[in-house]
Amino acid sequence: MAERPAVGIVMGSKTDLDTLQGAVDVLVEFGIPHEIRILSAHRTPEKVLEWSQTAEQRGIGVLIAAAGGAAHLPGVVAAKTVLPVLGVPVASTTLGGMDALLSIVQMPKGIPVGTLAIGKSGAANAALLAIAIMAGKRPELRDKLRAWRKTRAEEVLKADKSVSGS
Ligand code: RP5
Repeated sequence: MAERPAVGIVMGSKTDLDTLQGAVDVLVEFGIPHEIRILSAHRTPEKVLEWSQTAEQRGIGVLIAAAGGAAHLPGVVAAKTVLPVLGVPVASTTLGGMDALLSIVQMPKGIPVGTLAIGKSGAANAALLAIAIMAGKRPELRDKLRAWRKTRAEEVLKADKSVSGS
């Protein structure tokens, strides 16, 4: 039987997929089972509501919701679940993602969406943050996060050595 997903990723359009690859790559690297859906808050709203309100009973621990433009998807998802929702603004309009960033980050008091940076970096950080949240109950994930950061530090030290020679 396939492992139950621990993280749910939702995006408003298939055009968001490339941005969300940043999150998927991290989850794969950490061996976190996840599900990926394309559901639109304005084009398939009933499906968004159903997916969001059933996420908890499906065993999911953290949700990552990404959208561009008016970017109401993360807020709508958060309205239907008490699971942590991490929002990723997608640069899909002429405003370059600033529209999505301001929309997602400005959730009114009471229904929070943890907002990450615009684009692929934000998506990768959403996955890392999701892992950090789940690590509260899974200490082995904390060890993996420490090892992951150590590798990033080693990469910088190596790059520094390659240019400085020291
Ligand atoms: C949002 O509108 C999506 O999240 C996407 O970023 C943006 C544009 O969607 P498409 O017109 O490319 O389907 O709903």
